[in-house]
Amino acid sequence: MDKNQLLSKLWEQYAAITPSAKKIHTLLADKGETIQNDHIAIRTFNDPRINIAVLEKPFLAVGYEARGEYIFESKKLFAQHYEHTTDSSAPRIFISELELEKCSDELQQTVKNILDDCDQNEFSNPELVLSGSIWKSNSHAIYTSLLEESEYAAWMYVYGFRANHFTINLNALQHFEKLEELNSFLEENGWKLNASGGKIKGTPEQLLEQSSTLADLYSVNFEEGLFEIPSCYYEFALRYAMADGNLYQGFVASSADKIFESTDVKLQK
Ligand code: OOG
Ligand code: NI
Repeated sequence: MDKNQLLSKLWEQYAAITPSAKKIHTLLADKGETIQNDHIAIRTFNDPRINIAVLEKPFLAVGYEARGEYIFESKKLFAQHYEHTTDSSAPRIFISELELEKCSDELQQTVKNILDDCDQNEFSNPELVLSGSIWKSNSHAIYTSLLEESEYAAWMYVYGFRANHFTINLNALQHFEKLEELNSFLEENGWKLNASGGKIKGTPEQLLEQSSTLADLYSVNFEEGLFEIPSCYYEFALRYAMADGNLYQGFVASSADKIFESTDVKLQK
């Protein structure tokens, strides 16, 4: 699989459970915009069978390189971002992992059980990052027990390995200069934005401003019945130039901390 195949498969899989993504894409394309992706994000658990070191492999294989590292203490997450070494128009990749050893014994045991129950060969599948939840994920009881402790863990249980958002690069848009303008346009067209920590995360001084939609609600078929669970969201990013004139390439942990909450059902209410 080459880079473009990998990225387009990630998009198709994401768009399949995120109807907003294609609609927003079309809304902007109809205005004459050509959309470029700033970055794509992947989630996982830090179990050595499926941690960042495993999930980064398909990206390293197509020319990406690890750059920044980020720590999210209260969410018990660690993340790393990747940039393509030769294609500067390729989206950055942001991979995070839940630090299981910092979680309760109960959560650790739940994750261990679902991984132990998997076909262990699945972990070395070169398309693991596109495989969704490779474990049995049809228990609403397990979903709610994880949700009490970590929204991230509960989301991972249901949706697994996939892009959880794509991000429109605002610098590349013709009709919008400020993130506020794009936010207003989206709200006028009926989209709800993640307002945790304010609709715009980050400042020009931090060299990155971001906003995002609230994740779509997707009907998931659990053994207890159908439940609507937040799936994936769309993000918007505006980058500012550093002192050397080049655009800032990294992420801002205090902003990312709030962007993670775009899949949190509590924000939907
Ligand atoms: C990633 C959230 C962080 C950003 O751009 O800061 C992020 C996630 O929801 O998995 O994407
Ligand atoms: Ni993001």
